[in-house]
Amino acid sequence: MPREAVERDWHASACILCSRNCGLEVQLDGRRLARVRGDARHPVSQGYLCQKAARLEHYQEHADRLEQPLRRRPDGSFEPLDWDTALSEIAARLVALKRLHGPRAFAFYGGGGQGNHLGGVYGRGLLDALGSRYHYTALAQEKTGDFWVNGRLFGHQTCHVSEDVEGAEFVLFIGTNPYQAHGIRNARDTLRALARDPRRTLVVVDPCRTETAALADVHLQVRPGGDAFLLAAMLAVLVQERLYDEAFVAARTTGFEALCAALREVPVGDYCRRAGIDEAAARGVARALAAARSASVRVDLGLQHSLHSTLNAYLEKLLWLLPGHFARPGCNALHSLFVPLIGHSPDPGPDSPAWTTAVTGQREIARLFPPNVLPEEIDNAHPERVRALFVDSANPALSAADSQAYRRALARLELLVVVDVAFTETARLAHYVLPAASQFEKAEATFFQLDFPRQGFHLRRPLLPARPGTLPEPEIYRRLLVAMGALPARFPLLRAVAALDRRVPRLRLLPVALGLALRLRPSWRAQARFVLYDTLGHALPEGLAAAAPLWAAAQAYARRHPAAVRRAGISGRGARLGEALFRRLIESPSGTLISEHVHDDVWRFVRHPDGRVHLAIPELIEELRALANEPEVDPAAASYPFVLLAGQRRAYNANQIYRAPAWRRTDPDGALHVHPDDARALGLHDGGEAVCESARGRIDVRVQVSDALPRGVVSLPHGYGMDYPDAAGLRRVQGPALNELTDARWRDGIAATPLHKYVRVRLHARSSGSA
Ligand SMILES: Nc1nc2c(c(=O)[nH]1)N[C@H]1C(S)=C(S)[C@@H](COP(=O)(O)OP(=O)(O)OC[C@H]3O[C@@H](n4cnc5c(=O)[nH]c(N)nc54)[C@H](O)[C@@H]3O)O[C@H]1N2
Ligand SMILES: Nc1nc2c(c(=O)[nH]1)N[C@H]1C(S)=C(S)[C@@H](COP(=O)(O)OP(=O)(O)OC[C@H]3O[C@@H](n4cnc5c(=O)[nH]c(N)nc54)[C@H](O)[C@@H]3O)O[C@H]1N2
Ligand code: SF4
Ligand SMILES: [Mo]
Repeated sequence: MPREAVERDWHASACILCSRNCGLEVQLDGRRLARVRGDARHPVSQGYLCQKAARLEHYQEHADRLEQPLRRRPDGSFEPLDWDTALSEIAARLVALKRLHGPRAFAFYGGGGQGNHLGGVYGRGLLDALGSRYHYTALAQEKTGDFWVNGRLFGHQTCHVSEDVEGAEFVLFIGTNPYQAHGIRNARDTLRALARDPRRTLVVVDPCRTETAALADVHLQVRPGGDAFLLAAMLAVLVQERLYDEAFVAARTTGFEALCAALREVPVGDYCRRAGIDEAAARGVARALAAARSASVRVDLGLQHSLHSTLNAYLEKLLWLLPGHFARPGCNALHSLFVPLIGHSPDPGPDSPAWTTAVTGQREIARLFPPNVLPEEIDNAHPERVRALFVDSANPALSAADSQAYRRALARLELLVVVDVAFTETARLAHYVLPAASQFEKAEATFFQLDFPRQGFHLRRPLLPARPGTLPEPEIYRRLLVAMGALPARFPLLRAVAALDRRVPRLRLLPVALGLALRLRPSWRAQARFVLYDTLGHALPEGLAAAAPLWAAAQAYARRHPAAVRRAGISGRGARLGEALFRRLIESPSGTLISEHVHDDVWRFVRHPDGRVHLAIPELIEELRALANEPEVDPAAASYPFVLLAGQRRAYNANQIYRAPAWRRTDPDGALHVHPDDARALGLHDGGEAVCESARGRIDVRVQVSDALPRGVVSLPHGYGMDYPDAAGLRRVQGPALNELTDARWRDGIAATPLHKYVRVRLHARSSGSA
C-alpha cells in the first residue's frame, strides 16, 4: 500500500489482547489498521503499549474471518444462509429443546474474553430467556477457587482483591510473570521502577527464572505444585514468631484462633524442604513481609493452575491479611465494580438459587461453571444432560482442558451454535456459525475495572463499519430473542420518547418512561438490557447503541459510590450524578476516570454483616492439615518423569485471539523449553524436534534448550495449536495444541479449575520421518 493512502487522523481505541486493555490510537488505511500507538490521553495506561498491540491488524483482517452465517450439512461441510433463516431455525430448536427437556438442557460458554464484554451482556440475556444458569467461562478455568475463598473471607464472591504494586514498599509475586503477562498497570515500566528503587523489595516465587524473577531482589524457586507447603510454612512463621498485626486481627477479623491452631502445627523446616526452598530464605521473606510498612501480594496462574489451587488462594490471602497489609496505601484492597463481571453463588442448599450440575454435581461459583466438567455434562446418558450449547468468543475445542473429550462431547450435542469473528476449531464442529463484527467494528468496553483506589472506564467507539454479512452481538441476540418470542420486536412508544429526548436537549423523559414501562411489564425487566438497547440506544451518538445498558450501570454505581464518583470530577446529586457519569463515558473516546475511593471505603465493600474478615474457612483448614499426610512423590522416578508447565505466557502468544501466524516475530513453533542437562540426557538438541507425551495424549514439539527452568521441568506456551492456511492454501497446525495432553479430570476439588501447571509428561527425541 502506498504510504499516502494512510489517513493522518488518529482514532482512539483499545487493545483487546489482555486484561489491561491499554488505550491506543490507530491510523486507518481503508479498512486496515495501518499504524498503532499508545494513547497518552487514556486515564490508566497513559500511552503505554507492549509489543503485541502493534500487530492488531492480524486480528482484524485474516483468511479465517467469517463473513456470513453458516449451517452444517449432514456431510460435515458448511453452506451459507441468511440471518433470518439462521436465527429462526436456531430459535425454533431452542424453544423445542426447552419444552422437551427444560432449562438445564441449555448452556452458554464464553461471552467475552480479554476484550468484548459489552457483547457478553447480551449473550447472557439468552441464558436468562431460557431460564438456565449454566454459564461456562474461561474465568472458571482459573479464578473461581479464588472467588470462592473471597466469598468466605469477605462475605460475597464479588469481593475481588486488587493490589497496589506501584505504591508498595514490599511486593511479592507468586506464580505470575507480569513482564510478559501484564495484569498490572504498565507492567514493564512498573517493574523497572520497582527494581531500580533501593528502598523497595521485590520477591518472586516461581519455579522458573522468568523476566520478572530476573528483576527480583529474592527469587524463591519453588518446586512446581509446592506452593501450599511454602505458603503454609511462611504463615506458620508469622504465627509462631508472633509477627502478625495483633491490633488488626483483634479489631477487624474473626476466626483467628481456629486458623492459628492449624498453623502452629506446621513443621516449617519440613514444609520448606518439600517446597524445594531453603528454610532460612523462606523465614527471611516472611519476616520482611511482616516488617514492611506496606506490602502487596499478587498471584496468577502459577498458583491457580497448580496443585491445591483453592487452598493456595486462601493461604496467599492470609499472608497479607495477618500482617494487616490490607485497606491501606501500598497494600491489597477490595475494589468497587462498575459492571460486575461476576456474581455471587451462595453455597448449594435447599434455599439457594445456585445450581449444581446434573452429572458431576459441580457447584456454581460466582455465577459461573467450570469448563473442565462440561464434557462429562454433555457426553452422558443422564436425562438432565446438556443438549444445546452456545459458544461465544471462546475456542474451547482448543483452549479448554482435554481437547479429545471436548471433540467427543461437542459432536454429541443436539445443537451447537458458535458466535465468533473467525472460523475456529470449535466453529467447525457447530451446527450453526454466526459471524460477529470484530471489536474494532462495533462499540466495545471491558469490565476489567479491577483497580483501587482510582478506576477508569473506556467505552470504545467503532473504528470501522461492520463487514457486510456480520452483526454485532447485541443485534444477534436481540433478533434471536425476538424469533424465540422472548422479546417484543420493537418498543414504538419508548422509541418515540427517546427520539424526542434526542431532538430536545435537556428533555430527559426516557428515564422516567423506562422506569414506568419496566414496572408495568415485569417480563421486560429480566431483559432490560435489550429494552435499553432498542430505545435509549437510538438516542445515543451513532454506533454507540450497544452502550445503552451502561446507563443503568452508571446509575447504580453513582448511587452506591457517590463520593468516589464526585472525586473523579463528575458532579451532580442523586439520579443526576448517574446521568453525568453516563454522559462522561459517552463523551470520552479515550476513556475516563469514573471513581476515586478512599481506603476506608474498603470496609464498606466487606459484605459480612459484622463488617469483619472471617479468617477461618473450615474446609480449607482441613485441607491445610491434610498436607501433613500427603505422600511425597518423586516425579523423576515415575513413568512420566517431567512436570510440564502447560501454558506459559511469552512475548508472542495472546490466548486464541490472533489466528494468523504471521503476527509472531519470534517463536513461530511455540517451542518446548527444557533444561540443558535434561536435553543432553534425552538426546534433544536446540531447534530439534521431540515428542511430548502425557497419560492422555501426545504432540510433536520444537525444542529450545534453556537454563531458566530447573531440571525435571519443561514448559510450553499457551495460545498455539490453531490451524491456518499456508501460502498454498493447505491448513497447517501452528505450534503445540496443549490440551491434547490434558485430561478434564485433572482438576481442583472445589472449583474444578484445571491443573495445567502440573501436567506429568515424558519426552523423547523425534528423528525426522519418525511417527
Ligand atoms: N503474552 C501474553 N500475555 C497474556 C496472555 C497470553 O496469552 N500471552 N494471557 C492472559 C491471560 S488469559 C492470563 S490468565 C494471564 C496469566 O498470566 P500469568 O499467570 O502471569 O502467566 P503464566 O506464564 O501462565 O504463569 C505465570 C508463572 O507461573 C509460573 N509457575 C508455574 N508453575 C508454578 C508453580 O507451581 N508455582 C508457582 N509459584 N509458579 C508457577 C510459571 O513459571 C510462570 O512464570 O496472562 C494474560 N496475559
Ligand atoms: N493448557 C492450557 N489451556 C489454557 C490455558 C493455559 O494456560 N494452558 N489458559 C486458559 C486461560 S487463563 C484462558 S483465559 C483461556 C482463553 O481461551 P478462550 O476462553 O477460548 O478465550 P480466547 O482465547 O480469548 O478466545 C478468543 C475467541 O474469541 C474470538 N473473538 C475475538 N473477538 C471477538 C468478538 O468480537 N466477538 C466474538 N463473538 N468472538 C470474538 C476469537 O476469534 C477466538 O476464537 O484459555 C485457557 N486454556
Ligand atoms: S499490556 Fe500489551 S497486550 Fe495487554 S492491553 Fe496493553 S498493549 Fe495490549
Ligand atoms: Mo486467562
